[in-house]
Amino acid sequence: MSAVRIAVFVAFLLGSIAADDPIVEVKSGKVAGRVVEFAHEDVEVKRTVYVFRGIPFAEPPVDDLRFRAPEPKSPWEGVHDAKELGAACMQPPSPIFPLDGESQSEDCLYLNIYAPQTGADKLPVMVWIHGGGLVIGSGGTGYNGTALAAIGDVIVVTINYRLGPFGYLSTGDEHATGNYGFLDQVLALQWVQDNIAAFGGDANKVTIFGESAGAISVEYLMLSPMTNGLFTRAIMESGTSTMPAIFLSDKTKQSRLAHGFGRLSNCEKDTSEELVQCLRSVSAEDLKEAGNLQSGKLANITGISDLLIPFPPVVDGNFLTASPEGLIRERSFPKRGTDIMIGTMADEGRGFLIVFFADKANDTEIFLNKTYYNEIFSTYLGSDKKSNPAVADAIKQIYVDWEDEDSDDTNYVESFSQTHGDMYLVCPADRSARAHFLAGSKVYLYQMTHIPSHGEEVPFVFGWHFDSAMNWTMPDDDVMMTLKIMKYWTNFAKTGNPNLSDGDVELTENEKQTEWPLFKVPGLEYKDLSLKMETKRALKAKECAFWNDFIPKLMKHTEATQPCSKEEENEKLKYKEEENSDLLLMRYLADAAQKSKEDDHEKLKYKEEENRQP
Ligand SMILES: *[C@@H]1O[C@H](CO)[C@@H](O)[C@H](O)[C@H]1NC(C)=O
Ligand SMILES: *[C@@H]1O[C@H](CO)[C@@H](O)[C@H](O)[C@H]1NC(C)=O
Ligand SMILES: *[C@@H]1O[C@H](CO)[C@@H](O)[C@H](O)[C@H]1NC(C)=O
Ligand SMILES: *[C@@H]1O[C@H](CO)[C@@H](O)[C@H](O)[C@H]1NC(C)=O
Ligand SMILES: *[C@@H]1O[C@H](CO)[C@@H](O)[C@H](O)[C@H]1NC(C)=O
Ligand SMILES: CC(=O)N[C@H]1CO[C@H](CO)[C@@H](O)[C@@H]1O
Repeated sequence: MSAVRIAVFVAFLLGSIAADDPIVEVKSGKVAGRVVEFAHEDVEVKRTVYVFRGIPFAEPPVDDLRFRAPEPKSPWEGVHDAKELGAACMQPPSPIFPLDGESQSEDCLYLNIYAPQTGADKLPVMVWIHGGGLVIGSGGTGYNGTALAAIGDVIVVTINYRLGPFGYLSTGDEHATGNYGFLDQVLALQWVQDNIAAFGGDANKVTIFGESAGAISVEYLMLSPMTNGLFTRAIMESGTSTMPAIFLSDKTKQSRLAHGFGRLSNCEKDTSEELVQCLRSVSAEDLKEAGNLQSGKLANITGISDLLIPFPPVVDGNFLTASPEGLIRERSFPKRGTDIMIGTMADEGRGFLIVFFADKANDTEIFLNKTYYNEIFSTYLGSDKKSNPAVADAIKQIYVDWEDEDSDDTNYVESFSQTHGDMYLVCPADRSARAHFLAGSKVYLYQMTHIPSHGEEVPFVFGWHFDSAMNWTMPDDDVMMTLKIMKYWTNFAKTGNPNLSDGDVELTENEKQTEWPLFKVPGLEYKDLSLKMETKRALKAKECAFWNDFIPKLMKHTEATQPCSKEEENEKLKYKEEENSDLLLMRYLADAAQKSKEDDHEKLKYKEEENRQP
């Protein structure tokens, strides 16, 4: 007791904690946050929000804890100063997703809490899992939860989890089982169960939500047998566990990747035991350097170039018991009746095009001619599809604009973008929506068409417009939209139903008539997130039947009837070698993360001008 008092006293003396800072006692000790008074001229809400940043939820995963499941944070004495973000997890630099001055460290398992003050009942809790391809990002930059918490009347929690080799290196055996990043997420959710009541939160009303790799994570958490009781609702924004090329079942390949990585880290060893032991002694900086994706050496050394990320999730028998593909197909995941909201953007694929136009990164309009389209066509299909000419032809059959196919002036950008978006994001989301519906969950589906690229819903969800520090002013129509979206999201977190009521925002007559119905099979209704907020049905039904049903059948059929010739084998190998996996990977990750603020700001401005046109 006296030790605690002294520690408190010392903290006060140091000047970091002020007498009126909110102090909350969690299981492992006390934390001091800060008071933020939320107010903005464009919304009537005025709320006091207690903000706690950089609360440790696990022991630093360093030294012997590297490549292991995280351990709960052991108790501390005194008051932990929770005013600044904890360090982000180790990650390569990303021009498109800068960390805004956040420091990086292997000691990165921190979370942040935005708790509006209320006299009322316990508040629902929304736990945000950031995107960035499981390689970059943090719960800090871009995810200031103050506005969402204040306007939506929920507690917002954002978390860090280990990334890249630190989060996912696996030797394919018991020496390094992988999925540590997911285990960090599980521990953070357990922490929320144990502690959120102290912040005024309701541990029985936890919604997990995430974008891109965050959404991928959300679905993994739903498939895992380890997460029972940790959440009841889930929102997946542009990402699913079955997205192609981000999962690796083959244990031999896992081992090859790990040993390849060992070579890059001066740990060339014969056994995985020695390898992991050696890798635990490498400095975090050197390990990060070795894992730096832009070097692309790993694909070179291992010959494994058909993955979008070098250290993908694996079946570890603990967090994950089988491939997500199989679990979703067979609907053999834990059926807990989780309420689910899932959605994608109208133009998910366009950003990926930049991979092939490195010199035009800043151009808003890219012209993709037929020749180049045909040239790059198969590079993004995935090794199983690109080596199968029947599959490649079938895809073109659906996505090429045949009416103008022979004209030199035809721009193939849209063909590319839609193929890519449907294959990686939209149709996996369709498959997930159906699977979860058929497994008995309440499902709400959306597609955002208003600003259509990957990640562009995030500013609307977090209400960047209301955050003075973001410097992200939206045109009036978009302000209405961000308010609606924040209400959809937080209503869902409260009741499992996103629909707006008159008290939320002023509803137009049209909106009153176009409520957001449940996604059902049959029915397939969804909400179009645009200024009109229309209800529509059968999103990409034909394309998704094509990807989810026809293509697997076609592949099975053609594989059974056409054994590979020697030439085709060689062709395949050559393809593997030629593929510029470095660039693909780097660009993919960059895009999978959010667009740079500047870029988006430009777009918004552009949109604003466009809206002003009569
Ligand atoms: C990959 O290997 C090829 C041939 O061995 C070599 O020319 C190339 O520089 C290597 N690339 C990288 C990124 O190491
Ligand atoms: C794009 O713009 C950025 C910032 O203005 C600049 O640093 C970069 O070199 C440009 N890239 C290209 C390919 O022009
Ligand atoms: C097609 O586009 C590529 C890449 O932009 C360019 O190098 C090529 O010259 C173009 N070909 C024709 C026929 O326009
Ligand atoms: C977070 O947002 C609130 C208002 O939405 C703002 O007052 C505060 O300064 C922001 N905090 C940071 C660290 O950016
Ligand atoms: C905010 O954005 C405007 C317009 O893009 C820019 O002129 C201004 O310098 C920015 N302010 C800050 C503080 O970043
Ligand atoms: C279709 C639907 O679920 N509508 C609901 C939208 O939200 C309002 C307010 O909560 C409900 O009254 C509706 O039933």
